[in-house]
Amino acid sequence: MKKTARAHTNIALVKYWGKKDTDLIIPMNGSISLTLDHFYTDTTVEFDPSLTADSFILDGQAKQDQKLVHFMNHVRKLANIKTFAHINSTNHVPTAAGLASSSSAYAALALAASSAAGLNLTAKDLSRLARKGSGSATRSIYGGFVEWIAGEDDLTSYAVPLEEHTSWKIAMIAIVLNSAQKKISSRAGMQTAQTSPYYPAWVKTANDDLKSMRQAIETRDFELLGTVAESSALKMHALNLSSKPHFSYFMPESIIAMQKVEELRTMGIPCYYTMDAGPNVKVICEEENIAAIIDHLSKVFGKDQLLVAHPGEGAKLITNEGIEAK
Ligand code: 2P0
Repeated sequence: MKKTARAHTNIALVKYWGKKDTDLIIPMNGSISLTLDHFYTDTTVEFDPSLTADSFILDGQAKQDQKLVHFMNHVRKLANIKTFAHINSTNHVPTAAGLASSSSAYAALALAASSAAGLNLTAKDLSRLARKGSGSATRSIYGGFVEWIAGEDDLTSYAVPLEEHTSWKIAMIAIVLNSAQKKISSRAGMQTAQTSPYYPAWVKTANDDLKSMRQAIETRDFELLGTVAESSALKMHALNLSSKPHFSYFMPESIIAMQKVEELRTMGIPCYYTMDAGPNVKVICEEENIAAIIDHLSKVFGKDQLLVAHPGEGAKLITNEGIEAK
């Protein structure tokens, strides 16, 4: 069977940064994210008995990817098959934006591959499967606000929707900065971060952050949401600065972007920033303030560097005619 799935990227408001099991990808702490509409991956999977290995095409180019083969072995084990597959993936993320994410990639692959293998997994089991490809993909199975429950093992570590179809007019403005810096992968970065003397404090405070974030979402408390998100991001980056060896994802422009957000707040416009495993800064705001924020950021960044995204949907099977009912 040939199946195509679409999944959107998500940005964590309370970050995942470190594992207690690197094989199964069990995180040290839970995390909460917002799935975005603007950036997504479409992936088609077809199992073919004539293949002697998985074949992978990403954005029109043949690729070798051990992580992906490892993931497909999980799918084969689950479906009790030995057949290899054609995998064709397209990232709908502005090229060179540095926003391509393994979250949409592995969420789309989990759905397309499991469906093509004849499995009909529940959303919970899909999130467990996506997790084995990449931690952040666990959350992209759902739309809107999502929590990844850390759990202790394969069965207990999965995502739950907090508000799948949120009516909250919230937005994220990605500030795309040029990266000349050599990228440290999330996987390597978070492993090194666990050497920070502050790592125990990170894990300890994550629970309070999760509690506050759930409350902020439930009560539509934007100030609380933004304050906790900004603090979680800064704590994550502080781990990187204090690990052995220390490293950082900041570029000078990242700091400028954060200062601009702080300026906007002193001007009375509520907005907060977050940053992931790269130099780009994402501004969290409410719909009504987007224009004013773009206006202020445009004083230092080009309009083409500012990409606006809104809450997006969970992973879906798609056909040529559109979304397949599930
Ligand atoms: C997150 N990030 O919560 C955190 C914050 C980036 C910074 O999850 O090793 O690609 O495949 O589980 O999920 C990005 O790391 O890493 C990430 P693996 P992943 O979104």
